[in-house]
Amino acid sequence: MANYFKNISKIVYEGSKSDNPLSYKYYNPEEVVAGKTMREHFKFALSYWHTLCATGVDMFGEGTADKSFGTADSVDHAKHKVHACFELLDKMGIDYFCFHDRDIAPEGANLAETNKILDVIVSEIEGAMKTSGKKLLWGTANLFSNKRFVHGAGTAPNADVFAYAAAQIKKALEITVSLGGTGYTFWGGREGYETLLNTRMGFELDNMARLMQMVVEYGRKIGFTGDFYIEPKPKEPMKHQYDFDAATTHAFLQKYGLMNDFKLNIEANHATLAGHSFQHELAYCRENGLLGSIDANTGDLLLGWDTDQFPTSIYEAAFCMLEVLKNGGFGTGGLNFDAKARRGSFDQEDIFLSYISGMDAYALGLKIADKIMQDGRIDKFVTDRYASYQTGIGADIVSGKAKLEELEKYALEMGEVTTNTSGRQEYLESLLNQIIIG
Ligand code: XLS
Ligand code: CA
Ligand code: CA
Repeated sequence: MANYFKNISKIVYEGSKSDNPLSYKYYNPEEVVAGKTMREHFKFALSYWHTLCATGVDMFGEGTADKSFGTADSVDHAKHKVHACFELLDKMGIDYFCFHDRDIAPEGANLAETNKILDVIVSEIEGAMKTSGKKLLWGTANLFSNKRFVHGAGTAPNADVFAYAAAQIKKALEITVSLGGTGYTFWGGREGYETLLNTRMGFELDNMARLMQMVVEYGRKIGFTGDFYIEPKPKEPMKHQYDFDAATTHAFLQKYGLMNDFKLNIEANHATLAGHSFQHELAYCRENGLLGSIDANTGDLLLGWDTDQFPTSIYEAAFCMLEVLKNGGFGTGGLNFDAKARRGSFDQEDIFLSYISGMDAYALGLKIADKIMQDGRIDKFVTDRYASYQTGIGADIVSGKAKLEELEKYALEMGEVTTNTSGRQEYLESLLNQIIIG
């Protein structure tokens, strides 16, 4: 095993009384909650891009964290990153990872050369996966960093760019399949527009769907049995991104006949940017059979951009895990920390502390979600709230028996509605606290 993180040993569960910052206080992988071990519930995944690649570069300044792993930017560096990744997975007890093609290997002079470099790194990853037993949760192609994608990839106005993007996805999908990934993600970073003065929105969306249909067809041909995911995000880098939120993406999937092959990858911070709560997006997916995977991070509510912070709010984690439990767990997906330490947190140790904070928050969230379900009072309140649809006129509405004429007759006879009851939001909020604290 590599030793890039010399001063840090394996992070283990020590319980809530431990004052060792480099230990899990709540994430106990073998502890059974709601019928499954925590490890099985979460399928925690490391994000290659933030963890191995991001140095803290921002629009105003250079990187602050050293991710050189002892060598300059080259194929050699890419190999070192692979081994650093597997050392991190091992030391943190994380079973899965996710990557973009360009996170794992640098681009060569042309596409053929780039693909050759990828092959070298993928075989390195394959070897490390074999010896460690770690797994790929999902793969994806970076169709937003290179300047060729300035106007988009699948939605570019230039057919040569579309073709390049298709070729890049083909390779990324082959890699995902060869490494046993159970998901393939589309995040439409530059699939959108800045102004409708130069954009044919309908044509661009048709093209995006054409690309996805081709990818599904090819993926199934080469034996991909997992799910394709779309990861909604309303803006950034584009002013308007097509996959704005879960509902917009749902409409797209239905219009283009993609519902059988796609689910959504919901990111907490993207929900915030869309003006929704994280739970709203997850509940929408659950209600529509679309919950695929989760990018668990958090934004800063005082900022309007994608800060990708490690999540620590136990309320947010609980609401998320409540949706996951109600969904019967993830299908092919898991919980990926698409999150990075702050620019000011640049020590090697900060990587570990960040993951610990996120995993512990989710462990608590799962336990709280289970308590809410076991307690049953909130669920019962909600069931009772809709009781009028179980009998009489309500049952006739749901069954389709009552038409406008019957409803008019009923309303005329009733005269006025006298049966409204309080929504008791304040009671429910305090009940929630009571359930959490016990
Ligand atoms: C960016 C996205 C990206 C996707 C994968 O905001 O979150 O990281 O998860 O391309
Ligand atoms: Ca993401
Ligand atoms: Ca993000």
